[in-house]
Amino acid sequence: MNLHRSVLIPVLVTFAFITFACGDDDSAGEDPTTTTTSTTTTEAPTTTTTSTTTTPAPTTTVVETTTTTTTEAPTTTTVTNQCPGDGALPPDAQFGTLAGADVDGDGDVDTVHAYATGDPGTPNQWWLQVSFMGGGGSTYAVDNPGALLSGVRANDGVDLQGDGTEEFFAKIGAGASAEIIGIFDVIDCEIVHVTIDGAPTELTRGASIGNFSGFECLDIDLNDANDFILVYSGQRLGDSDDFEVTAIQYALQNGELNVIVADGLGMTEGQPGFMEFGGEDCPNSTF
Ligand SMILES: [Ca+2]
Ligand SMILES: [Ca+2]
Ligand SMILES: [Ca+2]
Repeated sequence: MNLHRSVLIPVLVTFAFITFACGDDDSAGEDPTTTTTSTTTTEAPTTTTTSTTTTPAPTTTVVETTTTTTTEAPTTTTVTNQCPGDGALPPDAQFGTLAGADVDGDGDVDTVHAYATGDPGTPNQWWLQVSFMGGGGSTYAVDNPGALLSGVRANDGVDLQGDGTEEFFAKIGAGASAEIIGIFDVIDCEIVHVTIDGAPTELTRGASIGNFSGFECLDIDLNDANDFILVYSGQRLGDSDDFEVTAIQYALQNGELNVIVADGLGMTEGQPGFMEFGGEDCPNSTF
């Protein structure tokens, strides 16, 4: 019984709805409907905002550091002296003089010493020594008896024949109103006492009433390089004003002074040319 009543109610409701809808259709033409349509279009303002913000990417610099550690093998340097021989002064050297001469012409000034050892009043106690800039040295015993009284002194070098090597003068003795001067060269790392007429040079420079003697360096071609050595001496003839003069030109070759020109002159004191003797000493030859 309940099932039939629940179905019947929706049917009755549907029927009533249909009846009502048909009633509205009958009155549609009697009540016109006015429809006003107002369309207002308000456009939204167009705002274009362009905002460009560029943020650069951070730059990162990568520095690569490479550390190279090189371990070198130890280097053993062997220093070879330019010349054999001892270039050092002996501990008992005394009364010394110091000079310089480029005896080998290599551009470095080598050291020239003159000194005494022991008792300088006894023979063979005076020495000349060259100490080479490149190492090594040479020592020469000065046996001139005059050295016992005057001592030995060495001067700076001078190139006597323009070959680029310097020789040097040393005072090796003294006499009455005169100095005794030797010329020294270095050949094959050894000091050589330059010879003249086969004997060690003992040039006399001095003058007295009755005689004079000396030597000059000659630059024959005037190129600022010495060429020859002129050794001269004059002897007064009696009580006159006349002198017998000997002037000999020498060339230095291999440790020897070899005669180039020899002149025997008779000259009178005060005569033109007389005073040229002794007028120009060799450089570094006076003491
Ligand atoms: Ca030198
Ligand atoms: Ca020379
Ligand atoms: Ca010259």
